[in-house]
Amino acid sequence: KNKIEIALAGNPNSGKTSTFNHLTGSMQHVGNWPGVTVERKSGQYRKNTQIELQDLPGIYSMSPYTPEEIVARDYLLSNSANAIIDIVDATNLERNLYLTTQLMETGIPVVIGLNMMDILEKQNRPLNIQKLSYGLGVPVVPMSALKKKGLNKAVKKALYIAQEHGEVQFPTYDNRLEVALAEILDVLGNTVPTRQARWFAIKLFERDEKAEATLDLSEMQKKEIEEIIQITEKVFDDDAEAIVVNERYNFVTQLSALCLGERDSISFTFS
Ligand code: BGO
Repeated sequence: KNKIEIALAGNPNSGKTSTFNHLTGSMQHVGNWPGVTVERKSGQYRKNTQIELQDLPGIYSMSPYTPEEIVARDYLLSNSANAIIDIVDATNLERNLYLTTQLMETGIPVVIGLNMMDILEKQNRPLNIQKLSYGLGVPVVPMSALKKKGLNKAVKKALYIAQEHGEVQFPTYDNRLEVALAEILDVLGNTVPTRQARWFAIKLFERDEKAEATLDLSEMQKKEIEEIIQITEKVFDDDAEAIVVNERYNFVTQLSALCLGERDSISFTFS
């Protein structure tokens, strides 16, 4: 029987360790990721040993700059994860969703484990979970790793989306950027796996050399992509990397405004 691999991703202090420890109990393997001194933890799910949980290092972004970010993105792009549980600190929604946009772009199905709901509840801060889920296009499971609530539901949802084989959704950005990404996808043709095509289109737009090096692009393709980038930079009057950063922020700002300050029609209790 094939094992199912679920990755736990999230910002530092989002509650990943608490979640991982509860879901795996004592069945953990600790080591290092190959070539770096970043700790690697994995373990079997307590309730189903066919499920392997892979704890990823806590990160804010998936740029290629820190060993933790590189480990996380290399692992996710290696395609071994069947689903990602993105642990999001609900008390810091906007900041945490920045990483979410990038996790979704890997093409791996994502479920949000919306953690720290006990704090939100205690402070009486409203958040509309249905709108968050709708706006993102991924399932959102409210939880509290501290109170051990909602964690198994998140795994259940991850299993479901891993086996669903449905279309994955991506955050959409300003049309001027979307046009450039569509043109890059055209240039790429079938050089990249369909599932990871959007990831590579965005990374190539950002002139991410590490991503480019993993592809076998012709000089012609490289030239065409560079032309698309330069035209778009003129249109935005900004550099490519900053364009993508701004578009991610615009997306999460709008999404947060949509769901914060408003109650859900379903009520939960986490305390
Ligand atoms: C300390 N609710 C609440 N209230 N707290 C939570 C929840 C939750 O749902 N989930 C996690 N925490 P990690 P990363 C701490 O350690 O799992 C808390 O980095 C403290 N420690 O207990 O480590 C969790 O792996 C002293 O808090 O996150 C931990 O993602 C005083 O959030 C912190 C107060 O969780 C980070 C808190 C000595």
